[in-house]
Amino acid sequence: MMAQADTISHRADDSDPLETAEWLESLHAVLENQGPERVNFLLGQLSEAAHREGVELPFTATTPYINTIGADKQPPYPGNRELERRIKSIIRWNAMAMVTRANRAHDGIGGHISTFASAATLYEVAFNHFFRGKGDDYSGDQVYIQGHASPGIYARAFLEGRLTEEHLVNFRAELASGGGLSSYPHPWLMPGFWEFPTVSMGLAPIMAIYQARFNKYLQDRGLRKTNGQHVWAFLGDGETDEPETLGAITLAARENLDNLIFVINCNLQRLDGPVRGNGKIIQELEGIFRGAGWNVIKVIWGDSWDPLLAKDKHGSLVKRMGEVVDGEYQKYTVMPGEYIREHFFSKYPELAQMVRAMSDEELKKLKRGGHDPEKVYAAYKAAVETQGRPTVILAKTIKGYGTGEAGEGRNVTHQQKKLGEKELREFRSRFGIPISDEEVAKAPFYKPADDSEEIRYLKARREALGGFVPQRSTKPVRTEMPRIDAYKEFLEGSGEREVSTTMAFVGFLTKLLKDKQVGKFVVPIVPDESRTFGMEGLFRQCGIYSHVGQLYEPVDAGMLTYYREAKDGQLLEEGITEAGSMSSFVAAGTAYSTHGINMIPFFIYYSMFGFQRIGDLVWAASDSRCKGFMIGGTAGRTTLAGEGLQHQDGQSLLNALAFPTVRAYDPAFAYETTIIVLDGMRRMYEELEDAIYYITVENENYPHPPMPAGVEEGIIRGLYKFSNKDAGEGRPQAQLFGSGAILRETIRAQEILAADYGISTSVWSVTSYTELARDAIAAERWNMLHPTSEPRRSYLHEQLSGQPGPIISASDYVRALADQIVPYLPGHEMFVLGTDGFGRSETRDNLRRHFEVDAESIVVATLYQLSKMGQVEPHVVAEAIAKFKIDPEKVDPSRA
Ligand SMILES: Cc1ncc(C[n+]2csc(CCOP(=O)(O)OP(=O)(O)O)c2C)c(N)n1
Ligand SMILES: [Mg+2]
Repeated sequence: MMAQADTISHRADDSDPLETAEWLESLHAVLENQGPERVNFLLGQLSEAAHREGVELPFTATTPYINTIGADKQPPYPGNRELERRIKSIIRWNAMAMVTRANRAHDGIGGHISTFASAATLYEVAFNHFFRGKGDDYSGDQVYIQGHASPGIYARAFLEGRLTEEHLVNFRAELASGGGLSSYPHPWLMPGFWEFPTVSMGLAPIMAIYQARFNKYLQDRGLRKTNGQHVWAFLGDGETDEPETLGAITLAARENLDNLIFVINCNLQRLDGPVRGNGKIIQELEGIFRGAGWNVIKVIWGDSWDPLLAKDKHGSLVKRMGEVVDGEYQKYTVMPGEYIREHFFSKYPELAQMVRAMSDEELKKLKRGGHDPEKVYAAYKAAVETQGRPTVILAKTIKGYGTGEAGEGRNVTHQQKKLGEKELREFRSRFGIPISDEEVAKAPFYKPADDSEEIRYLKARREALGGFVPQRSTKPVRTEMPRIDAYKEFLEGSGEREVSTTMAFVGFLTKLLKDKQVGKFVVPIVPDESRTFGMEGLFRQCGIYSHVGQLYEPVDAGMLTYYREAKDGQLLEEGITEAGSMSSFVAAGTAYSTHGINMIPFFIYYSMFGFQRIGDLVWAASDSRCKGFMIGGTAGRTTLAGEGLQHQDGQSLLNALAFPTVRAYDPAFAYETTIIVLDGMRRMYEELEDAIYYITVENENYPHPPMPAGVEEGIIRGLYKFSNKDAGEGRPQAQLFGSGAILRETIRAQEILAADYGISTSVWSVTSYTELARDAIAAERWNMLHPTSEPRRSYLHEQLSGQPGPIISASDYVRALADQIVPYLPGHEMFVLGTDGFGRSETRDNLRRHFEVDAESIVVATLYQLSKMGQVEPHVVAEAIAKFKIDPEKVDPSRA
């Protein structure tokens, strides 16, 4: 398809055409006699020699703007083209009708017609010939479907008999009786159907990459056979602007993920307009993916271009194809053939000549590659056969294909939510749907009889490929988890030894990894932070996973904790990517459903870079019914001393509360963490609860007490009484709440209050304000809706009823975290201390004084609360402020 030797000599910038011709002739001779590999070798030698001589070679990231697989290299199509076209047309119709009818019933309910319209061929070829379903012993392919294409997927499931007409009528009416269909892929809402949430642009591609890598991990560790399975990610071309889309593509090449296929639907448009009006998105992406080491397959032109390309002896057609920008290509879609002749072909006389015998109508019908099943099939076949690297297919399509003047190729097409009567009729006729003129305006769904050729074919194809796709397995997978007895040492306290909750947790994890029953299912995930958390011991113990093992002798080979990479390594050391780590977390935490095996991920990271930075991936994890433990290390605004504003986390627990399946904890002592994790494992993997545990751990060292008797339930439910200090009969009383590292400040405040002010207090460890609030909200809601029944009491209510005095709470987090429970207290006043405002580089003591969460500030707050109740004189408060050298005019930390 490249321009031939005799034509190149016509180039104006050629100073010696004869010489050029000789070189090219030799090239052709070698190609003919010895094949492309030899040509490849010679060109490599030439370019290396030229480079050594200082010749700067032109950088070519891209190939010509034509199909990567030439017409002569296309495999025969294995399916029944005519039947497949009819099936596809019916699916197109029902998808469009579904959105149209939903918007007629509820104006503004939304939905998308144009995305699937552009991608129908891309999906149908895969459904009929590639997507593998799940078998008993086989997890099938994992398919990430472009969120906005979901009407097409529902329309197919309708033909497959998996969804009823009622389901389609209730598209975007999920609360309708009998259930409806969710707008986009959401496993949370349709747990037997959707597997992977994709609609937040950019998350599907990064999650797909790490899913593919996790499949290799399972295989390399001997836990599951995943070879032969493919991960398919269908993406929009506009979606590639999201940093997550392209941010991890080098990993896919580096890790040789030949089980990964990206299909980018290049319809040249996004929501507002062209993706690259002034350039060419396909060429841009080709350069990026080739540079990253991917196999790139371009599917640009349909078969009607083949005869023209065959005639392109002078290379002018390929040249013209390459110089036209996307904005212009988009325009050809909406203009008549006459316009295409004038603006595309008439640029060069030989091109005009080439199409002289073709009618305007024929020019208009020249197809794009992404709408040609044979071209698409050829690309998919090459992709699944590719070894050693991932493949991206760049398929050129038309947005809104088939919707005609209603939207085909128009800038408004993304927002097209329904077709009018005339447009419906045209759509019907264009795709040959057997619906009468009288009926068509109602946009009825059309389904051929079960014994029709279409339905039988479609079902037979899926059967041959192992079952329906998408289909999420809801088969219960139970694994017995270890009991507390085996981990008693973590409940016994550290004696005099000062340790951090992080160290204690790592000790626990180290032991868990050796657990005979479940150790092998544990997946520690770290974004280049193992040493920060003292986890480097795990390098040796369980190895860092690497598909190729370790190709070098590590620099610290002689040391006990040397950097050990291994093919069966268990630890995922992801490098500096929280987004990538979270994607691994999702792959591991959904393995129970994807692969039928309970994997237990522990993602350990800098707490500031979790919910705040990659919150949308956590949201997708929740939607995915992902299970596992997120461990927010170096947590606490005042506990991580020195690091300052960007690192000191005082809000991750607040952020976490909005995630319905996330249970967030702020433990103070090793026994608390241990109880939470073991209980969480039992609940998730034995009781099958869909949850993600978020646990903050800190780096402050202090002695840990043994677990008091009978506090297990309190630890899990969010609060328990830790200690009591009675200052004598009739003395003022208060309840002190402390959490995480600040609990120790609270305990110190208790001592001062008793010794210096004769005030009796109880100290409570609040492990989770959010769990307390959720429970209380649920109880109150029930009471409101059942006003004549015996009211339910929340756990908070039960625990605090009859506990005298005001509550003073202190944590290392913003006040809003503790404020959650205020409305549900059984009559207490509650005064909240917290760390609102920016952190700064300082010592712990100075930070706690600055944020007013140190023991002395807790004492002052307690005295003040009691003074408001008339139990302490105001001057006592003032004297305490002076005594503790608190400057009453100091800056307000929440604004400083
Ligand atoms: C993170 C995120 N930002 C914005 C959107 C809103 N949005 C939905 S579709 C769309 C345009 C999609 O264009 P493209 O990726 O090219 O897909 P197409 O529909 O053209 O196939 C946008 C901006 C979103 N879903 N997710
Ligand atoms: Mg697009």
